[in-house]
Amino acid sequence: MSELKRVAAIHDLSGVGRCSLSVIFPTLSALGIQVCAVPTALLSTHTSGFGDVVLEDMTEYIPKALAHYISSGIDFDCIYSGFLASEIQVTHCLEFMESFKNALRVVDPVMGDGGKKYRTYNDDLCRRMGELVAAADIITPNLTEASILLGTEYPTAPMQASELKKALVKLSSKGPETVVITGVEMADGEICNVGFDSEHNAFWRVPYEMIPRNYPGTGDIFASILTGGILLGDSLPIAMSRATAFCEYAIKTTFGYGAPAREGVMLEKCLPMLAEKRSFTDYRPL
Ligand code: PXL
Repeated sequence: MSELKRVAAIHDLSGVGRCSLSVIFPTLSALGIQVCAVPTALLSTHTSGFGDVVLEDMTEYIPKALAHYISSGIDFDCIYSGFLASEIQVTHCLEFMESFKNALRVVDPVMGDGGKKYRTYNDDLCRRMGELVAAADIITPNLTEASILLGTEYPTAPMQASELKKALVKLSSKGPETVVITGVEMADGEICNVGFDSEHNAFWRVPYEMIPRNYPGTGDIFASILTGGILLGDSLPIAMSRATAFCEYAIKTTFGYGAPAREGVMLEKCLPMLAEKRSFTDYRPL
């Protein structure tokens, strides 16, 4: 009998807008991985484009849920964190990681996009996100989040491979063995997701076609599929390649239907691709 991998997903649940837990559940489930939700907040919608959001902070719930899992002997193969609603939730994520020492620690340091912080993120929460990153095995910032973590300006010009390698190594030197930065415009004209595996000193790039729309939640979908691939035994570049191919397909599908960007990608039309047995090799050294 093969056992399914089990992930504790410490993310928010947004009712409308297809991000965080509402995309993590279907994508990881389609890959054959069990998701156990640890909600950081309940929101009526995500915070990018729907006006006055209703937000219920779940900070007090998280340590109680953790205590229950410990006392029940429940174990996890992966602790995967994302959007946090308060600084103390960083401590709670660290407690989850401490409690399940064999679990893979994936931190998607959700803080902003397009050079701007999300409206619920302040400087203190961003600073504490740095502590969580230091405890992670794998991190998946976008370029905005990578800049916040490094304390550098958000790059407005396309980037050279050498600059990116420096940023990847610098982020890895904070603790995580594997760093993936999403949504990078390269000086050679390619748009890429780029990664660094410090164990093998290997740098990777996976190019994709740029669509002129910003769909919230695609970073969550990318990180979720990447995490799933690694848990299933994929190499870093194969996991990056699968996650990139799926995001590209979901974005193109949604763009083709002309669906409103703020509602995220039409995941429901695209999920079957994740169950397909096919190779994902659209990667090259960076
Ligand atoms: O996709 C990132 C994300 C997650 N959770 C919430 C958000 C966003 C981005 O806007 O608002 C609540």
